[in-house]
Order: sequence, then C-alpha cells, then structure tokens
Amino acid sequence: MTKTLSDAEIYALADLMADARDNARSVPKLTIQHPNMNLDDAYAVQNELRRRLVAAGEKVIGWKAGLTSKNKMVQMGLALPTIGFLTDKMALVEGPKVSLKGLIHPKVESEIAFVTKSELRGPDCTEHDVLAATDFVCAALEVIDSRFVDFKFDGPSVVADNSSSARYIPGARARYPADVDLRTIGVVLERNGEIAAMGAAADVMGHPARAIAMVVNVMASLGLSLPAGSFVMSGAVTAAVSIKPGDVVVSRFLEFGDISVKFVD
Ligand code: OOG
Ligand code: MG
Repeated sequence: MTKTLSDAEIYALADLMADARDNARSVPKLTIQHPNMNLDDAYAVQNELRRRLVAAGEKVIGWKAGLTSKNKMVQMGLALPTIGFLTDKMALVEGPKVSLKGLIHPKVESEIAFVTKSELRGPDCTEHDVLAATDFVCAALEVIDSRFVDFKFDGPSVVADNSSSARYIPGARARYPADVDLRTIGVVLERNGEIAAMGAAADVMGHPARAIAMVVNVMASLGLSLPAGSFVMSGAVTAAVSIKPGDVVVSRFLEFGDISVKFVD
C-alpha cells in the first residue's frame, strides 16, 4: 500500500484531528472527505499527531493495541487490529476523582498491559519474543474517546484518530508473565455496582502477547522499534462500556487485583 494523500492533506487532517481532540468537538469520519484514504495515509496522520505532541514536550511512554478481541470487533463492526501511541500526559491515577474533562463520549476498557525490559523490533515479532522481552504484566483501565461523531468510524479514520486513545490508568499489582496464564485470566467490569461486561483474556487474539507482537510489527512498517521500558496495552478484553461523570467503575482482573475509580467532570 502506498499513500494516496499529499503531505499537505496529511497535515490538514492532523490539524483537524488535533483540533477535535483539544476542543472536545466530534467530526465526521475522514473517509467521507477522502474516500480513497488507506491505512498508510492514516498512519501518516497518526505519526504527524505524535510528532506534534512530542515537539510540544509530551513523552511517548508506550503504545496500545486496538480492536484485538472478538468482543471489540463485534461491538465496533470492524475486524482490524490497530495501534496507537500513549504519552505521559494521558496517564491518570486510580482514585475517587478521575476527571473526564475534555472528553467527548468516553468509554472504559479492561486490558492487560505489558512493560518491556528489552527492545522489540518487527516485522517478524512473535508472542514468544514478546514474553521473553517482558519485564512484568499488570492490569490497565483504558478510557477511550473517539473524536468522530457518534463514535462511528472505519479503519483509516480510527487509525488517524490514534485508535481513540485518550487516557489510561495502570493497575498497581505487577506479575511476572511466567507466573500467570494470560489466556485464562478473567475480568469483571462493573459500573455503579452492576456487571457491565466480563470475559477472559484469550479473547485477545488467543493470547494477549500476540497483540503486543502485532503492535511491534505495525511499528516496524512505520520504521519504528519498541524501546525497552515501554508500557503497552494489549486491547480491551470485553466490549467497551460508556461512562459519564458520577459513575463508579471497578475493573476486577483475577491475579491483578482491582482498579477502582469514580469519574468526575
Ligand atoms: C478503537 C480503539 C479500541 C481497544 O482496546 O480495542 C481499543 C475504538 O473502539 O474506539 O482501544
Ligand atoms: Mg483499548
């Protein structure tokens, strides 16, 4: 695949997506204006968004996989695993006052995150390479937010929107990957005391480490490797759950403990 958009068009789309994010204003999906836009174009927009945030002082601390579970693919009607970058500014801390300020229509997702101890480089990265390079695994609660109207998008649009990345809350209990079976670990996601979703981590590509290998292999196609010390989320195990200020969310992963938050304005 090669790009169909000019550099000027890529910059204009990065302007549009950055403005939608910064002003919490949703926009129509990009393929309405650019029907031939492909994934190379979309990752070029994502790269430009990343370049601008880094130039503004944010640090890329890791990456995420998106749409890696059957549950998410069915929910979004899109069977295309994607990647996005994470910066230090997107991180939030578990607690009773987690702000949703600046978000349009946030949803939460229960995920397993990997923290790496050596560099990973595609394009042939496997689940085994990922496990060998993993320092520890922990839970994460991702808060996604699409910059598209009604949370509706296609593959190129969501990639250009950094795979709906907005915020993430790392869990506090770290485990060595060899000490847990990452396929059979189950999660219960509660909102306001009721079960909103539940599932087992094998729904993420059969094994969440495969989602990390996917991230590394897509990064290789962008000319990037994954540095040691990266925090990488493997994608939501269950369907995402909508939230609003006032909601209390508890994500309970066997082996990783709970992440409890109360969302506020
Ligand atoms: C795209 C991002 C999906 C995940 O974990 O699957 C994602 C979306 O559904 O908005 O972060
Ligand atoms: Mg996610």
